Amino acid sequence: MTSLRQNFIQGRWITSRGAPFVNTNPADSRQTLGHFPESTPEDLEKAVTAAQEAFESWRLTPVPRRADILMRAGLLLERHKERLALIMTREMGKVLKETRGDIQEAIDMAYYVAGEGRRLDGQTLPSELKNKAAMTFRMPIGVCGLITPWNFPMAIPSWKILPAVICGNTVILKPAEDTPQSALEFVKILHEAGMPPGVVNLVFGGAETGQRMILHQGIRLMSFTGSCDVGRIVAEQCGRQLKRCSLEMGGKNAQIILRDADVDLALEGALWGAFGTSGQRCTATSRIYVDRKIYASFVKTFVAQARKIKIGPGWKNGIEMGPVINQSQLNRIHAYVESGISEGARLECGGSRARGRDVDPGFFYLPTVFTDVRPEMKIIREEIFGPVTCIIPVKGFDDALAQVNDTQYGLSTSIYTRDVNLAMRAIRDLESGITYVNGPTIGAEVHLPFGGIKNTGNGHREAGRTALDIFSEWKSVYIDFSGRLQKAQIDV
Ligand code: UN1
Repeated sequence: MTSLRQNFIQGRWITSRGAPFVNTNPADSRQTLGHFPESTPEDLEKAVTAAQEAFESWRLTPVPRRADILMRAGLLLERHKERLALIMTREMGKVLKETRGDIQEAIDMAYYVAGEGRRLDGQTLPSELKNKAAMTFRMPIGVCGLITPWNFPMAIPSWKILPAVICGNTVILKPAEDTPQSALEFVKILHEAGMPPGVVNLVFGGAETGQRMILHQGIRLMSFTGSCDVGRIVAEQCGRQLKRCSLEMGGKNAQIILRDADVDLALEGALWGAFGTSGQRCTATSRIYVDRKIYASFVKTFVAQARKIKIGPGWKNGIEMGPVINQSQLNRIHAYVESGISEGARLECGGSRARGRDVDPGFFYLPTVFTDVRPEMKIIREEIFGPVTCIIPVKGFDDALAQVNDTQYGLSTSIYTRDVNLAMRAIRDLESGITYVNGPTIGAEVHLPFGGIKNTGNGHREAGRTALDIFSEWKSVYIDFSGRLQKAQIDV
C-alpha cells in the first residue's frame, strides 16, 4: 500500500500538509490501495517555482538530448509493462489486456515523440527583399499545467507530458484522484530515465488543486482532458487571463452499419467499441445506427453477445469487462439508465449493477443496451461514460448521416460498408475529428491527431505532430544581410 503524504516536486518527494485522500480498488471497494495528499496552495507554489527554475536550463537543452530521455523512458516502460499493468488494473479496473494497451500507448508516444528530437522543424522561406533570409522556429511556452482523467491513467499523461517537454516546456501534472498511483509510476520512470529535476512535477489532488493551477499566474498553458462541464470552466477562466488552453472533452460516438456491411465484423466492432473499458472511453460507441433491413437480427445477436460478456476483476483470467471507476460514476450511469426507461426507451439487457460473489464488493455494471430510442432522449444526447449503448434503425446512408451528426459532440465516428463511394462520403460528411471505415470508434494510434470538433474540443489536436502545436509557439525570424535598411512593403 502506498501511503504518501507527498508530491513529487523538483525531482524529490516533498511532504504536503494537505489532508490525505484514499485510492480505492474499484473491483473491490473494501481494498484501500493507498493515500495521497490533497495538495495545498503552498505545494502548488513549490511546484510552479521548481518548474519555472527548471525551464531556464531545459529550454536551452539540445532537443536530441531531451529526446534521449524519452527514448530511455520508453525502454523502461517496456521493461516494467507487466508490473505497471497490474498496478493500473487494480487502481482503475480495466482488464489486464487493456492496461497493457494503455502502457503500450505511452511507450509508442515516448518513441514517437523522441523522434522529434532530431526533427522539431520549422520552415525556411524566401524573402521578398534581396539579401534577406526568413525562417521559423518552434519556441517553448513555459510552465504547462496538465490535468488528466482516470480512464487512460498513463496514456493520456504521456500525450501531454512528452510533447510538452520535447518542445522545451516544463510541466506540472495533476492526475485524477482515482488514479494517482499510475501517474506516480509514470513520473518515476521519467526520472529514472534521466529527466532533470523540476521539468516534470506531480501534484495530487482534486478540483481545488486544478482550479488553483488554472488561476496561477506562473502557469502559462493549461491542457485538460475531461468532461465538457469542467472544460467549459477551464476555458472561461483561461480566456479571462488570456492563458493558452487546450481541451479534450466528451463524445457521443456513433457507428453506422449499412446493409451491405460485413455484419459479423460490424457486430464484433460495436461490442468492443461499446463495452471495451466498460464504455469509459471518450471514444466509446454509445450510438449504433443499423440499416433497418438488418436491424432486427443485429439487435438480437448484439444483445445475446452483450449478455455473455464475462464481468469481474480485471486481473483474473478470462474476464472481459471490469468495473466502472467509482460509486458516483456507478450512480450517474444508473441515473441515465433510469432516465432512458422513464423516457420510454426499451431496455434490452443490463440496466443494473452486476451481482455475484466476484463482483459484489466492486462497482460493476451490466452491459446495457437500449432500443426504441428517440432523438430527444437524454441517453442518446448526453455522454454516459459507462457500458450503455443504444441501437437505432435507419433508412439508409443519408438517414444515418443526419442522425449521427445530430449531436453536440464530434470526436469519433465509424461506418461499416463495402461501398467505397459511401465510405468516402462518410469521411467527408461525418462531423467528427476521427472517422473509422470498417473499424470501431475506439483505437486511435498515437502518431495521428487525436481530438474532436464541436463541443468535444477547442480546436487543438493531441498526439500526432499536431501535439507540438499545442505546446509551442512560432517565432518568425528575418535576417537581413544586405548591410542597408530595406523596407518591406514600401515601393522604391
Ligand atoms: C480517451 O478515451 O480519452 O482511441 C482516449 C482510443 C484510445 C484513446 C482513448 N487510444 O480509444
